[in-house]
Amino acid sequence: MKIIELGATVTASNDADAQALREQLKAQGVLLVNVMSAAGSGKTTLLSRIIRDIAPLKVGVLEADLASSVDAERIAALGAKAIQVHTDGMCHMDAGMTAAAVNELGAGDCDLLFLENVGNLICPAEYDTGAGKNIMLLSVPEGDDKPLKYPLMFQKSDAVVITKTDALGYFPFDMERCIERIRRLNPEAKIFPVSAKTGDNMETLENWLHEALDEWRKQA
Ligand SMILES: Nc1nc2c(ncn2[C@@H]2O[C@H](COP(=O)(O)OP(=O)(O)O)[C@@H](O)[C@H]2O)c(=O)[nH]1
Ligand SMILES: [Mg+2]
Repeated sequence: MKIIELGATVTASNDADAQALREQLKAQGVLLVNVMSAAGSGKTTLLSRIIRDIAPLKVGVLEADLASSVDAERIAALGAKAIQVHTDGMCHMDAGMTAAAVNELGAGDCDLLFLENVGNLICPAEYDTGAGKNIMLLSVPEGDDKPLKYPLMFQKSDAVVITKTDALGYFPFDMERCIERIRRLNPEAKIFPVSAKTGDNMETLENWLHEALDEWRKQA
């Protein structure tokens, strides 16, 4: 497994770097999706399911973590292109780091490219990575109050995936109240309650990804 070590990139403007990466990927017809959530919400499990379901679309994954290469290995075992990025202790990916990882992976032959960002609900929301779409996961065991505590990530996300719905009977999670709280922060966000374990409602999320890719390529 290829592992690259990246520290924060020091450039004049993260936003300019992000815009440059978006333009590069648009010209290549590759849609980069930044996937954010707390640690353990189910990002790698969700991506594994998507990779299996969405074939023959070609998927690449950039796995960002502080240490290890377990997630990139899980993804590579499914036959997708994957690279592990170590962030030198940083709690997020910035645009320069993302561009370096994209170029190291060689993403030009991918349709969809996912960045599994470092697991936490705070810093990843503050940095534009150059992604065409930002999505976040909130899992049922985390509780329906998270939009109240970490509003920025909910505001920055094009889609909120409420995952582990197979566990709804075991946790006091009020789906309606949660959706209402997300709507108040971000009326435009798509909201997909899914279970990556059972596959429940995954097709609505995957259809949205297909549409997002079509739309992205029309803009090129
Ligand atoms: N019940 C249930 N467990 C899940 C689901 N998705 C992930 N998990 C479990 O949650 C834990 C963390 O998942 P992982 O994908 O590694 O989360 P990540 O840290 O966000 O990448 C693992 O034990 C998964 O098996 C789901 O939809 N339902
Ligand atoms: Mg993971």
